[in-house]
Amino acid sequence: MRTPLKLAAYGGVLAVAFAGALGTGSVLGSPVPPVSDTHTAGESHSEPSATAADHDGSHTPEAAQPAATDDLPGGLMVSDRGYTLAPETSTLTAGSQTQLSFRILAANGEPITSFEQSHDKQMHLIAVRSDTTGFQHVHPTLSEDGTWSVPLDLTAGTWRIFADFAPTEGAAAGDSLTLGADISVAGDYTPADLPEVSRTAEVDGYTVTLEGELIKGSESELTLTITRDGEPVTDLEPYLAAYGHLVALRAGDLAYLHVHPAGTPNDGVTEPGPGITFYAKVPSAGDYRLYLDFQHDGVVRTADFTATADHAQDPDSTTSEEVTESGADEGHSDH
Ligand SMILES: [Cu+2]
Repeated sequence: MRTPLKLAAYGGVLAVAFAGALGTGSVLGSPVPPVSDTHTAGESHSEPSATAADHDGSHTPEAAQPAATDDLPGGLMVSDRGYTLAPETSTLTAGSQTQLSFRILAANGEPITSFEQSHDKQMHLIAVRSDTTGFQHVHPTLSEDGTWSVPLDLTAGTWRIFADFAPTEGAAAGDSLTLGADISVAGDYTPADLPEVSRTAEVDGYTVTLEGELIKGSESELTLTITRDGEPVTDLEPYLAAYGHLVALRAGDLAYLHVHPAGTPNDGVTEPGPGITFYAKVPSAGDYRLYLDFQHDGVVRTADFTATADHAQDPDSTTSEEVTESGADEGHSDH
């Protein structure tokens, strides 16, 4: 019972100091009034939200956080909306069979043991080295105590691991969520420059060609076409409920972007190649890394690209921007 009272008093003192700093009150030059009075004085100079928080004794900064993070891309935070990605260790050793174990903790700190199925799996684990040269997309297995485990093929360097999942409980139940954490792998490490922008990628005798543009702030269509020895591949195999799975990461901070395929296998419309179409939305101009997983002849392969979203605004989206700006102007009180 003492803690809420202390917090309320502390909030009152802060509010007074704030008023003094603005020069709007004479509190600092006056005898210090009783705590209940300073609380009232603070309210008149505080924002409504801060005042409301003072009344129930909660911290204002925490209450304001969800709105600030709503628009962030995924994968940038180890903890979001009450869920935390908790790797068993922050360091791993290099090797082709290095075991990664982690748990997803709920807001109460307990591991979550049940997840929704999304794209055929309950958990998608993406691992990428910080220079974007190493990439793996794997599906860990869940043990009864909520521990996920999967072998990774790691080289020296810093790796970001992304856990892409949909929890069945808590604030984001049923939503898809991507948490990210960094893991250090000891050893000699020569970082690579960002691979050059290219519309073709080669992997195991397959050539993959990228058509379409990344457009900052709006969803755009990307088509990846697969050929082998110059012949279109028209018998792709379903992989994760699609004919391909595309991961897009922003160069610089490895923000994990939302990408979804157009159509599903056996929907009567979607062809099993040679083209696979996706919709991607990038939040800003600059370089992105695209990783396409596709399955053919029973083997999953990954083709990777560097693509750029232009700084210039797409002509189609100019209109919506103008509307937004005029809307903001109407809100100005001095008009
Ligand atoms: Cu996956």
